[in-house]
Amino acid sequence: MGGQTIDKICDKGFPMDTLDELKSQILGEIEHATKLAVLEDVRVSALGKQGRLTLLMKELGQKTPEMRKALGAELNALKDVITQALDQRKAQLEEEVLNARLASETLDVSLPPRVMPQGKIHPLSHALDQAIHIFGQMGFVVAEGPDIEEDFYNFTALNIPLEHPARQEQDTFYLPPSAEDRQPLVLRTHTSPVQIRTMLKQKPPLRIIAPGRTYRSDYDATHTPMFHQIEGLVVDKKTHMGHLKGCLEEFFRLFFEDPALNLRFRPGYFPFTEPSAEVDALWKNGAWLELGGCGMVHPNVLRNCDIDPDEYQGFAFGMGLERITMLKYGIEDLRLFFESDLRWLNHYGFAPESRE
Ligand code: 2NM
Repeated sequence: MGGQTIDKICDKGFPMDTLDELKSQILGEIEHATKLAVLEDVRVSALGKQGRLTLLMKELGQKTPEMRKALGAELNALKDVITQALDQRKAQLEEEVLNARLASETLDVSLPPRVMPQGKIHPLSHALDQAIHIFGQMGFVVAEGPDIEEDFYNFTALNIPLEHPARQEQDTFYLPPSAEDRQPLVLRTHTSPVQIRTMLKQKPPLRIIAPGRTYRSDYDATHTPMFHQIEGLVVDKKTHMGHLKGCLEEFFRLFFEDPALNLRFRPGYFPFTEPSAEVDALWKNGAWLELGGCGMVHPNVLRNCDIDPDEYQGFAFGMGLERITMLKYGIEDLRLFFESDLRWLNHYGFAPESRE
């Protein structure tokens, strides 16, 4: 509509008529715009830099003062009317868009599902549930602690000397020391610090298991930098190695659902137990497989926790959750536990309602 100049309007001699014509033209366009994008085009063609009304206003400067005054007032009034009409129509169209979305995107959360939920319980969660259930029946309660530990709880209190290889950076993830005390912080390399914290807080008799995430700087076919341990601790006045053997035999026979499972306790070494032993099971194929480690809590560890070793003895054990889960369910590759591959989860996972 480029031709609507003031000259033409004035030449015609009926400037008001011509402005009225422009007004009804633009208002008509606004009314007929059924989409926000179309309405925006109308706005630009009327009030934009090259818009019909804008061009008319630009020409005012070249007119005589009287004409400028008269036409200026008219053009401003017209601009106000059009702006208002644009705003109104815009609000209307936006409401229509919103209503259409509300109508099409309704979601009735009270409707029954069309398909049953597809999620599966991760084999590690499932095996852990079972382990907690078995130990629970034997009188153990679950204890927990932080994944980020202080050097004291993770090493020192456990009778692990400064020069012990486990403290080295190639095995342990070190973090910057905490602001308050300059103690080195580590990602816990075992869940034993939970036992230390428990012994410092509660007095014997104690019967706890500490399942949870542990971290070591190691990654290959049989090691992931994050893995899970289940550790256990019993402290009482007459606790001895026989209790330890009976406890683990009972646990592994129930966990592997084999009432005749044969265990072997082989001498081993841990700084925090004395004596220490490795636990093997005689597997169906005739091979001895290692399941974990255990021992009688070292007197130094008890002393570090303000427990008198002349009054109390304790046994402790530890096992890798991934390892016993792989053995129980015949899972071959450790790394797939943490891939979140839905096909793998669907195959090895467990239906939420099942306890099998
Ligand atoms: C193992 C093997 C042997 C153990 C010891 C303790 C504590 F804190 F009571 F001293 N907690 N866990 C322990 C003993 C852990 O894992 C292979």
